[in-house]
Amino acid sequence: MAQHASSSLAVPSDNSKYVTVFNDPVNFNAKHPLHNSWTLWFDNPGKKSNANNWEQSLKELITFDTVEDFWGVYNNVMKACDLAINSNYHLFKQGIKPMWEDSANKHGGKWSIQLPRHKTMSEIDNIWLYTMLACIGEAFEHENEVCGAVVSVRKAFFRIAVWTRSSDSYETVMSIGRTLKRSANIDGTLEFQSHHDSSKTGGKAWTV
Ligand code: MGP
Repeated sequence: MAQHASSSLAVPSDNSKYVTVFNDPVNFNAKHPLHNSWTLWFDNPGKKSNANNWEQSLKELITFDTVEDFWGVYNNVMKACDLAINSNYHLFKQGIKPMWEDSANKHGGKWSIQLPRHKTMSEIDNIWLYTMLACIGEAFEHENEVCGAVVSVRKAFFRIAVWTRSSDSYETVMSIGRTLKRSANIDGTLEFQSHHDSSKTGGKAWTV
């Protein structure tokens, strides 16, 4: 599915006249490349899961690197709010595994918010959609610092998170939090914790 292009459009290799989605929404043959390739992962670890075997439940679904392929994926996978309890979607830059242990994540942390289930399902789906769009559309001033985003379906709430590469610069981390809050139209409080602190109780947390 992934195509690579250095110009502003991913055009067909045979040099035939290219048609964008704006000219013909069905028969377009040229796509708008994203700055990065992104991989969608899914998991639903069972009750017996723990930090030692959790990785086994991760499933890599698909990688895309154009706007059109993002929408193709989004429109053809189950909506986050329809997933079974304990499921997670992880959308990460290609090459970064959605785990604390990955070298890109291990010094980082996550901005997250828990959305109670009494919010409407479409509100939750929209926050997740706008979170993904902020990531793939490089809405963040420190775009390089963003590793990926996660939506978690839990019994009492949904949690949406953006994972960062580092967690030591207050200004950088806060800038990502503020942009996420604005881009995804989140009206509650987002909380940041380093992955290191998440693994134990009582670590410091920043909020926005
Ligand atoms: P979670 O899904 O981040 O939180 O991690 P949840 O489900 O809200 O529950 P809580 O325990 O934080 O209240 C759930 C569990 O999955 C963790 O306790 C780990 O056992 C495992 N796990 C989750 N993640 C993201 C990782 C990871 O990156 N690496 C490893 N080794 N285990 C993980």
